[in-house]
Amino acid sequence: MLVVKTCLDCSILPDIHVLQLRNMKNFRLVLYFAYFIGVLAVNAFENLSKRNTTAISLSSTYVHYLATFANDGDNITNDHRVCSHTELNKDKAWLQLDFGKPYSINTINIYYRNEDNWKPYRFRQFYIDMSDIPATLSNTSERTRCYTDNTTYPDLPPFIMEVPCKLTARYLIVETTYDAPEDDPNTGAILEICEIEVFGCEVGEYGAGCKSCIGCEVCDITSGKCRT
Ligand SMILES: *[C@@H]1O[C@H](CO)[C@@H](O)[C@H](O)[C@H]1NC(C)=O
Ligand SMILES: *[C@@H]1O[C@H](CO)[C@@H](O)[C@H](O)[C@H]1NC(C)=O
Ligand SMILES: *[C@@H]1O[C@H](CO)[C@@H](O)[C@H](O)[C@H]1NC(C)=O
Ligand SMILES: *[C@@H]1O[C@H](CO)[C@@H](O)[C@H](O)[C@H]1NC(C)=O
Ligand SMILES: *[C@@H]1O[C@H](CO)[C@@H](O)[C@H](O)[C@H]1NC(C)=O
Ligand SMILES: [Ca+2]
Ligand SMILES: [Ca+2]
Repeated sequence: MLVVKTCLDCSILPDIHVLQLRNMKNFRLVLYFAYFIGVLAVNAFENLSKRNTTAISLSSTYVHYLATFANDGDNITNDHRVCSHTELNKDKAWLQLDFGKPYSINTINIYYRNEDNWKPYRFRQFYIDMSDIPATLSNTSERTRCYTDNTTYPDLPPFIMEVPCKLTARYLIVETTYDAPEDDPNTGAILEICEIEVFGCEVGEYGAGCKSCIGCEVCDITSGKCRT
């Protein structure tokens, strides 16, 4: 038997709800403001992670905490039983979205496991790559990095993050090789993503509502400016 220190049956304290509600309020305020200044109408892009042609997978699955918990439309973060979770003691952990064909991405929202006694320790140092080669066949040199988290112990990354990622490719890979000290004696990298939302358009489209690029095949995802 493996010794697991990951709080598999912890109770949920009310102060977590309060914290989460505050964050949600701030997040909404940001979206509301951004909408009116017309810079970042995030929700007007299509949420590609939930398309019926998108396949979600994990590098490994811990018990029954399946990849599909991360795109079931439920963003709850304080109950690990409804979050995806990779196996213990692996060198690398990733969650991959396969859109079936290349898509142009704008932003990504990640909701990470955050319980009263199990914080996002394992989310430090994660990175996001995009590639036309799947995670099982590619190393990081064959991908394009769109985000790197630089949080170091004992700091924690936020458990709800909006990450810019303006790239075009078929596969989006959230990956980590970080070994958190908090779960010792377990070694290796683990991902516990509760929900991932990917906002973007078909290639050749841009902006809120995904309009066709004007006068070119490919254009900037936000401004619509043609790329040469
Ligand atoms: C989580 O999902 C609920 C229900 O869809 C939504 O009302 C809420 O705004 C979401 N939370 C965040 C932080 O986006
Ligand atoms: C993500 O997509 C699903 C299905 O299209 C939708 O129900 C959900 O509200 C979307 N989430 C956001 C934040 O737009
Ligand atoms: C997938 O979604 C598209 C667009 O929403 C819809 O037209 C199609 O019928 C769906 N296919 C399946 C197999 O559900
Ligand atoms: C990455 O993959 C390429 C192509 O398969 C290979 O040439 C290269 O040596 C690999 N790099 C690492 C660090 O494994
Ligand atoms: C993390 O560090 C790398 C390398 O210095 C940098 O390119 C990247 O922008 C940093 N990430 C963030 C979110 O600041
Ligand atoms: Ca979920
Ligand atoms: Ca460890």
